Amino acid sequence: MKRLSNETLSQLPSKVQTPRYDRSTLKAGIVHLGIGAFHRAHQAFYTEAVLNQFGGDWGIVGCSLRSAGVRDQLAPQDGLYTLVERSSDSEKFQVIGAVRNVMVGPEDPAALVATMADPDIKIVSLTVTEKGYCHDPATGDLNLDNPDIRHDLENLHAPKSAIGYLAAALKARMDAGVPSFTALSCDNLPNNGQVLEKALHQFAEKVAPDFAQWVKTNTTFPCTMIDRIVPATTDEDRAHVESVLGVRDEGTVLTEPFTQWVIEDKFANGRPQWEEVGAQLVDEVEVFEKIKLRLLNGAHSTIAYAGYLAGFEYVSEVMAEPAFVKMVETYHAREAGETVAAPEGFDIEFYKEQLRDRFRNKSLKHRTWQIAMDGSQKLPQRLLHTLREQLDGPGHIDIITLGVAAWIRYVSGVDEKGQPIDVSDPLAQTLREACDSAKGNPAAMVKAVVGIKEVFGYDLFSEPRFVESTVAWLEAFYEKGVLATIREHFGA
Ligand code: CS2
Repeated sequence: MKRLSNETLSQLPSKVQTPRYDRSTLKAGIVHLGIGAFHRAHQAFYTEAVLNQFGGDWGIVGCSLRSAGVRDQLAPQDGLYTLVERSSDSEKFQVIGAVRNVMVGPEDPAALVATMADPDIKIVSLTVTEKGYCHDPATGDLNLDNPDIRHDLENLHAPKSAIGYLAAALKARMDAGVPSFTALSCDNLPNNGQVLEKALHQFAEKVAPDFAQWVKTNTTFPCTMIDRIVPATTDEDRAHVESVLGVRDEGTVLTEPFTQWVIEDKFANGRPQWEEVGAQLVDEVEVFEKIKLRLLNGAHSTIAYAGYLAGFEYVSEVMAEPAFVKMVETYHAREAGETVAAPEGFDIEFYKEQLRDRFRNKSLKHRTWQIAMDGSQKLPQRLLHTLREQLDGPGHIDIITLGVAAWIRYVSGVDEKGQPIDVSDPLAQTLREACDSAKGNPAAMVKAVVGIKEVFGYDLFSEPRFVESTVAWLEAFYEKGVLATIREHFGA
């Protein structure tokens, strides 16, 4: 079977939208670190829309900092891939051409640094997941004991971490008298731009104080709120796309019709006209990001842990269980809802309903296991910030503690049928050991896990309301099982 490529582009069926600009003269203006499915369905989609409408030198050099997988998928396809937007009753196909080529950091770190240092590159954006910032999620400080950070401080010519790459490229720009790029974080972290700025600043200080000062004066780190649900692509998805396109696309990505991108308008060196194609360029992102992280991601993580343990593979299956829907509604109305303020003209009740509909989308196979990954890096901003605010007053906390208890039950590594859970988390081993040390006693388990400072900081351990409520859920989960517990509490 032929592959999707420049050559086969003209043979695609007419219902497949293709690039409307001349790809042969497209110059790169953006380097993107972490070219996973999310970037291809989100930022590259907006940039493609700009290229289609206005042209410009905004091609993307996609980079993987770990594996060669995406490069191997896209290189034989001249960087092209299909984005499929799926609602419960419709499908839309678009071939995206914005990605010019893909580089793999570990294969030639110096080449990637040189590309990032090229004066044509105006923006370096990132989706490297929470753990890619190499910071301590509870304090936001760069973790100087992180092995990649230690390596990069000693080998800046051949970095491994995103922070190391940014520092190496910015240093090369400073040394060559090239203006800085904008460093644009697109990860699900509160104040993601500030998190990136702080980590980079702490790193740069170790490299050389004059360099740290140069970054401070020349580089900008806008905050962004990004939103689009993008499940991992399956073989079945690829086969389906092949049947529609008539050519094979190894790089296809499936997503939902909904998309949102709110960007702090603070660019050091120009940017595409993203505001003309649906993105919101604003002065202040925090209010949007709080709404999204708490209402969407907080619910998502709770659904993921409790749903996985209750035996559901996909989010849409969890949302077919009325007790779970009630749980999400209650969480939206109370703990998350009580702590977010809607900006003017923003209908938050509509937003909550729309969110639950997005979770119900059966045409997306979004695995609970996928969302459950890296909980130690996600929980602080998704549930624990809200928890702290609620603990300051009389606010509700019991669905947050349900989420935390389900997470603890999950990271114990054994499911309700006694089968192993594949816990993917940088702290997996520490978490497992904490759970095992409790020898099956839920109260001791909560005590051991909540004592992990990287996740819970120094305060939550001694909050009796939080600890007692979490223990009560965990006891119920062990006694009755997660599904029965949730049915009992939220059943009709
Ligand atoms: C999800 C997010 O995997 C996860 O942790 O909660 O990736 C979620 O799908 C996106 O933030 C939606 O914008």
